[in-house]
Amino acid sequence: TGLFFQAQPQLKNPFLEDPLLGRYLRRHLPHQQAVFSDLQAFGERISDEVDAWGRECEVNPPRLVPFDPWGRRVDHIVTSPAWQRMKELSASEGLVAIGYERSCGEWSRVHQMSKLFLYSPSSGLFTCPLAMTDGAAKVIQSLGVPPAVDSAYRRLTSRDPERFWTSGQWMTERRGGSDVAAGTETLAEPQPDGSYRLHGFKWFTSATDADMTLTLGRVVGRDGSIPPGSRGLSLFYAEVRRDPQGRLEGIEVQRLKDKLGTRQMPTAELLLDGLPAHRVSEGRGVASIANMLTVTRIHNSVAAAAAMRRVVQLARDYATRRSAFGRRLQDHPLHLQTLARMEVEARAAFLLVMEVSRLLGREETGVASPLDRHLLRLLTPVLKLYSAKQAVAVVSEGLESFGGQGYMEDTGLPGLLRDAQVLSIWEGTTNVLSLDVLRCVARSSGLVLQAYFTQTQALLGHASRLPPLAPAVGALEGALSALGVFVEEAAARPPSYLELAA
Ligand code: MFK
Ligand code: FAD
Repeated sequence: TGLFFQAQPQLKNPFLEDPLLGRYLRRHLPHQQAVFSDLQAFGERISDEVDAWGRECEVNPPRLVPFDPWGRRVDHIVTSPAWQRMKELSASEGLVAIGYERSCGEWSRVHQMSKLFLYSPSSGLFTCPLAMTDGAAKVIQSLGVPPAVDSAYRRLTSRDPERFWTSGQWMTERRGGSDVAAGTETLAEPQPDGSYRLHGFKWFTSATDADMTLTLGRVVGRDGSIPPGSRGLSLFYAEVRRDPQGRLEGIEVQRLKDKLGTRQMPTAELLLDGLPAHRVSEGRGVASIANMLTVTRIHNSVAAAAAMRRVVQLARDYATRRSAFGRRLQDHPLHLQTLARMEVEARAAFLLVMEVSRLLGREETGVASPLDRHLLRLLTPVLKLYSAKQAVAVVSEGLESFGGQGYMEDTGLPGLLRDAQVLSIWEGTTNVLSLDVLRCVARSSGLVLQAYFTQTQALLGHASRLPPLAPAVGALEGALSALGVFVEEAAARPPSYLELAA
């Protein structure tokens, strides 16, 4: 007795294990061969080595060394060798660069997000700095910027591990992370050379070992006045540098946060004490950083869809290895039903992520129609809020499908749930994103909803030609045309009516 040992679930090449991803790309992508080879080789690396690095990041989390042995302030954030390898890998695999090289034209974002989708659950949360790096590159590219900032853009989008930089996104202060306009107290003092010094306190700064950051502050006027509100916010670029004594220039790391999850990466509280910075947009700080929010929210959704896909892959594999009541789990119809429900959610999230990535790629390559642009604006917050909520539900269900082992820390499974929980909080909570949906409906006078209904109507027309779907399509078409009438009426009235009605 006591000689039975359960075979553990195996992570296989996540690209080859995901027929939907392969089918999606085969159906849509023009440069298939190169992308397929890239994803297949990367999938192999993930299962062979990268997944173990991700685990190492979790068990060897970052720590803060505030002082050197002689009491001098150094604020060193010590990260694991695996975390550092993730940075090199991210550069050499082009995990940000692919989106900017655009070798697949309008499909480049789909290529990039597919790669991140494979990487995310094995990345030790390195996808967090990558999201912010991508967002920062997008902001820099879209605003006309000073030369100092332009060279940062080349580093953020580099494939050379020696040159590659990551960026932070420091928006949240103690007073508020959702209400950034009311929350931001950071002041920017103009310097004689045209640069600024920032003074303030950033309450949440993730991946704090970044090389640069974008952040918000208020420029102090010559008369000492401080511009209020959202329009009083400017966007700043700052490099995280050390002086010759090894001390951070203009930054003190107050402490690292003690978090439920995302323990693999450092999240710090930072005192900005004269941080040298360049202003990249005057006033309209929130609007200027909106491009970053679009990109990071899509990355967040990639992480959500990927967490669902990973837990389903592992649960399916486990169902072929584990037996109960005389049969493999895969032969119990009720267990199969549970797996099937998870599969449906994982597929839905994946397809919506790909659709929004496709729209982003079209916008960036100048081929987006007005309808595409409206859909991108509307679907980004919808995708982020929905996929984040679903990730928590699906990953939680996924853990249960391993029975008690799903709760055991050293299986690596509980970390998936802890890391899913943050997805609905950062980058805009669910309610804040719901209000963002209303904001974009109201500010476009309903045009974004019109675009959505137009697109859905076209897709339903296509679906109604598939016989088993016809009755459901009929019912949905009825509901849509009623909503269409509402939107047309609403669009003809002032935004306040639409805002209330929506
Ligand atoms: C694994 C991968 C994960 C990804 C990495 C995550 C790392 C963690 C990083 C963070 O969490 S960083 C902090 C993220 N913080 C947020 O997401 C803030 C959440 N709060 C909001 O999103 C609020 O809605 C917002 C701060 C934007 C509200 O600000 P305001 O100033 O009250 O908004 P207002 O006045 O309605 O809009 C100001 C301008 O911005 C307007 O433009 P105009 O000045 O031209 O009129 C808006 O149209 C524009 N705007 C706001 N949201 C926008 C937008 N434009 C485009 N897209 C949007 N989403
Ligand atoms: P609050 O804004 O106080 O929200 C509290 C609650 O009120 C939420 O449920 C919210 O939905 C609700 N609420 C707020 N406004 C409304 C409204 N108008 N209507 C209805 N409900 C509302 N921030 C950064 O800038 N950079 C980072 O790198 C970063 N990293 C993070 C890492 C982690 C692990 C975490 C947990 C957070 C990080 N954040 C970061 C902060 C994050 O973006 C904020 O916590 C988030 O935006 C919410 O802000 P808040 O904490 O101030 O919550």
